[in-house]
Amino acid sequence: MTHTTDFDVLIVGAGWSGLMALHRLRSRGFSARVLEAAPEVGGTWYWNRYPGARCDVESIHYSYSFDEELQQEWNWTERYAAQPELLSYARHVADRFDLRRDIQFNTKVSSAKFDDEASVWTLRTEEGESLTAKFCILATGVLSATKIPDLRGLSRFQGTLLNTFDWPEEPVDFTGKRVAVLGTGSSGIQAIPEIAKSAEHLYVLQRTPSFSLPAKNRPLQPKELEQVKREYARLRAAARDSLDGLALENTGKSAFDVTEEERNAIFEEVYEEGAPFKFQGMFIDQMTDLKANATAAEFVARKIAERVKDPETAAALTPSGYPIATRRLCIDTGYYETFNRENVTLVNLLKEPITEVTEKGITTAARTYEVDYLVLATGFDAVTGSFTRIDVRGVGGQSLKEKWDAAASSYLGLAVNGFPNLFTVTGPLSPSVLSNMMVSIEQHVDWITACLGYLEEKGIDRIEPTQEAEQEWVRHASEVADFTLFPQSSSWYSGANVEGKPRQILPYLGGVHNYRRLTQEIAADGYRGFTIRSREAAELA
Ligand code: NA7
Repeated sequence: MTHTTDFDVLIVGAGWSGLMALHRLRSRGFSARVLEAAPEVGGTWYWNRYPGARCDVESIHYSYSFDEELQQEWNWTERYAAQPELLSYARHVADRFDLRRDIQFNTKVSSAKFDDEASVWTLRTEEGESLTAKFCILATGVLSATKIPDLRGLSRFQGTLLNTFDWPEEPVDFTGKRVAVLGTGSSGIQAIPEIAKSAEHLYVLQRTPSFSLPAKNRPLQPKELEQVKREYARLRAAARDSLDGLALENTGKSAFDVTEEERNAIFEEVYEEGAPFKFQGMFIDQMTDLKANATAAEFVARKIAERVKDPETAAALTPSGYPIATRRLCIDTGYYETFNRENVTLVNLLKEPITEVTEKGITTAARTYEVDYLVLATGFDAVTGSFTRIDVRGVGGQSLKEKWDAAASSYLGLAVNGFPNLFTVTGPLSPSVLSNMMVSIEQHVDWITACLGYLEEKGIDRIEPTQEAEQEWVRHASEVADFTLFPQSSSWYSGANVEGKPRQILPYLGGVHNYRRLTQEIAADGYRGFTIRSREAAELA
């Protein structure tokens, strides 16, 4: 028999994915509710309010394309939007499409359980509520499960402990304060120059140096915005049909098809443009051939040496031992120059590892740094963490976390065998974090919405990827990753930043364009690789 549920679809998360999913599903007549832990929309851009927080994809591309009026009416003020502007945009979208009435804020989902017999998902919240739906969409984000380092004595610290990923609503005044920032990934690199401006002294605690390029951020002029808006249709289509959802130009050549002089001139031009993703793909073999990659790494190393006055500090800030861009290539506004300031000290944790945190500060193998503030910019249990922190149980009570203990598996990063009627937006082994997230999110949400529409039309009550299709996708994703240099480095792309997490390249590297075509074909082929069950069969069972 068919069971009634509170909603057709429950969506977890009111970031870009959840907002669009709600809008799309409602427009197609589904009843849907979004459950959101925060008191506001915006997801990652609600939480990451630290000074300097900014997107590393240009705002005109890091925005929704699904509604023509929306993209025509919204005016981005900067080339790379800062967190407050991104949050305003999320709020605008929520209000414009009247989404708030179906979003339940301050609601943290603790478990999602599938009732095999009734084909119903039950979601329980930390607040003690229980809600049911036929379908569940986890729109929980790829960089939202935070990672607090396991430092001895951290709880003893008597100063103020801050996290970049859960920054206070009120601005923090560092004037006259001694501050330590732990972590030099994108978040640290953005926050450090801002904190250095007012702190009495700033200690930057660095374990692994990152490569960073100047953002060359600037205000957007009304004329250029007008032109972008006129050309949006073409620009968006090109982005969807590109490798990384950005449609960036490249030389179409190997790094060795040109002379060293020509190569450096090309790198110089893109470096000056402030375009990190363009930089990492200028030559077609940059991310697949170590020697080609080294030419880019050496170029950036020379730039670091130019930007930092003290040669010893410059050397400590220069990465070695991993190919450039196999860990996130950062963009910065004055990051390296910050180390030329009198009030900033680089603490090289590779030479003097942290031994403990005390009441007064951080002790390393060399000395104690007494501070008033300790800022953690220590990253995320990326891509899978936001899914596995919820106790998701599928057929037979199988746990998603346990299923992924040995390795994350999914079919297309959209669905998981053993978890019928569950969808993951930008899940593991989808292009996600190695693409323009907006393009990938829109593609996923549209695919899921079309799929639910199809099921409704055909009277199907259950969909689940087959084990074979999932295994084949995992194998294919890994084969594609092995063709690149990404497996040669340890970072959150491969789960290496979280102790005990299986090592595997989590984003799918086969390209946004190829992925889109394949997922379209699969849908057109009656959802190839999925098992579907009609309502009639369910009634008879
Ligand atoms: P990242 O890029 O994972 O950076 C985290 C940083 O914190 C990195 O430098 C880590 O060094 C450092 N870290 C983490 N734990 C420790 C401990 N225990 N000791 C010393 N240092 C530590 O996170 P972000 O938030 O900066 O950026 C994430 C993404 O968000 C970014 O790439 C953009 O796409 C947006 P390690 O590398 O582990 O040596």
